[in-house]
Amino acid sequence: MKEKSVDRATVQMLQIAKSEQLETIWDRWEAQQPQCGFGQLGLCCRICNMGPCRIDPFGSGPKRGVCGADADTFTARHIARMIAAGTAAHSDHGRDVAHTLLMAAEGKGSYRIKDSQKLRKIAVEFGIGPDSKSDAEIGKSLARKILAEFGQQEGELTFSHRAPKPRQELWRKLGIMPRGIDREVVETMHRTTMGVDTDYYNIILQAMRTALADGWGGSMISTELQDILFGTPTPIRSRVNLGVLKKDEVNVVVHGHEPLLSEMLVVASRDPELRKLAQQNGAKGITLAGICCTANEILVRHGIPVAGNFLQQELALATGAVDAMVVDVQCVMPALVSLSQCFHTKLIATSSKAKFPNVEFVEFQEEHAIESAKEILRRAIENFPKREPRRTQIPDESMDMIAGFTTESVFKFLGGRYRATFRPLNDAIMDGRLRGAVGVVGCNNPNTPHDWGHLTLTQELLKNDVLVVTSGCSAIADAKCGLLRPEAAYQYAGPGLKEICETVGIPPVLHVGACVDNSRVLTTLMEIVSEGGLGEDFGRLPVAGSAPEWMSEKAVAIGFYFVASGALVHFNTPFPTLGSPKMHKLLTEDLEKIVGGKFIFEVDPLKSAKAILAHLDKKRAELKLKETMYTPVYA
Ligand code: SF4
Ligand code: MSK
Repeated sequence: MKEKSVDRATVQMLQIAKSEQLETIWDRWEAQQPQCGFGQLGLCCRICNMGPCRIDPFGSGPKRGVCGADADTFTARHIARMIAAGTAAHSDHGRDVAHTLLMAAEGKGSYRIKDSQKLRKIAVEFGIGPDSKSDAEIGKSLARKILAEFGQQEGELTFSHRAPKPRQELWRKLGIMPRGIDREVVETMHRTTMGVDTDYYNIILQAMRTALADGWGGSMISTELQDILFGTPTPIRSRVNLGVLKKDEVNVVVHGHEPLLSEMLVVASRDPELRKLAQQNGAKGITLAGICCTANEILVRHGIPVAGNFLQQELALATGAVDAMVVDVQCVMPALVSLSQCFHTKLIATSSKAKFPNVEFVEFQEEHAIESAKEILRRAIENFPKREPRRTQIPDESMDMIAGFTTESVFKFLGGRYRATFRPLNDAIMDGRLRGAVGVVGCNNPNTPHDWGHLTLTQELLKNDVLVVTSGCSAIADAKCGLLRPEAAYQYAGPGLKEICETVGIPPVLHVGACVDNSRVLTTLMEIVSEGGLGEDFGRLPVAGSAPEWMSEKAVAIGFYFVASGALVHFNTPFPTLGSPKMHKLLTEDLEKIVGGKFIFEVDPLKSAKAILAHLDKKRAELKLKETMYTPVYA
């Protein structure tokens, strides 16, 4: 089982699943082998009903689809549509949060504005004043202005003006400044339908504009408005891995992405009446835990423990200890339905956007959020007595962690408690104690040993004095391995990074939240540039991003918004674009001359680390920064 995962709890649960003949994602992945080569190369098209069409990359078969589209068009259209879907996912999340802000400001439903300071700061960016207005008035105006940016037809997204001026100018020059969030998604879908945009470069320009509408639009809106509604996170302790589930308590696992309902589940889980009901049903209490990004959302704000990342969702059910798994949207495997039926577990869907056949549905409506949360917990509690102790097997694996770093708290920690400035961080990069900073983010995928890519790459970067920021399932992988503890610096960090972690008491890997919170990485980069000394634009910084086990279309959108913002981005397996040498060259070489960022694709995490480190050193040399203080370990 070890080749399937490097996580002990996962290996243990896979053995249990095998002995109980429970099917998991790894079984289904194996059953799919060999996967379609045309699909992997991006050489199939089923956009219209003259197809599906395939292009033969090697033999004497067709080189064009029925309509005449070639490999360059096939691959560009395909990747652009992935970006549109990823952007739509993040942005629809942002739209729901904006609606909730409006309701909270109108005094409807269970939500209230928690971070007034952030509300006011962002309101100013949207041209809303004066400060003398109440939070409710400002909240209403801000929510309406932000909702309007989804359907905006002309102009520029407000948050895109946070980018450095030269970057904004470049986006305008290239015609990729995002106008409205929905507009970019719709235009990408239009341009990639049959018989419209055929020029692969032109398609990729629009794809980048769409991705920017995600990073500097939908995702950033989600992050900022969630901070306003639920509070801006500050570093917080918690525990992670399947061992956080309790044998003698009602276990409720929340899974998906949007924190709107799970925030209320946190409140409801502390309700004395429900706790009493739990006791009446034979349980000692209620344990709320999370999977995937919903987990990250309630972790960073409330310290709620995390049961696992993407590939562990089925394994959580296989413990037999989950009384209810509550799902909303994104990354929820349809396979949970049949697996939950092998146990007493109630799978409860909550979003009208994501229903599952024969699965209980408790519609989450913002107006009645707390009532929905209580109803869900009641069902979970009443299900507890049905748990079969004989089939309850919880791995004894969990780990401490600190999560909840934000642009604001990095400010405080790295800038010193009394000096709200990024100066010490910039100085550390400039004087060579830090080689640079890398965001290691994203999903798991059964095509790679679970967590292995994240951990191997991250540990190699730490050894070479690179500060790592992380989010999503990557953050959960790091947490399980203990990298989110300050003491991890002693074991994993190079001497320069260790010195910084020791001085300010931070872990060498900073957990910034869920997938949408990759926007925090953008705002942190913006602060580094504004602080001065490291160039005028993102493209000059010794920074990079990586998704070493990517799976989702959202990861493609994230990768593209970082590249379009000027960063080098690594993915392990290539996009389905290898069938077009021109597209591959555009992504891995030419884009660097156009936007300053480009992609590297490398499956081996050590080779990936080497390429990323070489890039950081190249950027350092271009900035004429001092040699890094310590001999590079990677050389
Ligand atoms: Fe085939 Fe062209 Fe239709 Fe695609 S758009 S399915 S290549 S005919
Ligand atoms: S949950 S998108 S598997 S990070 Fe955001 Fe994890 Fe990737 Fe889903």
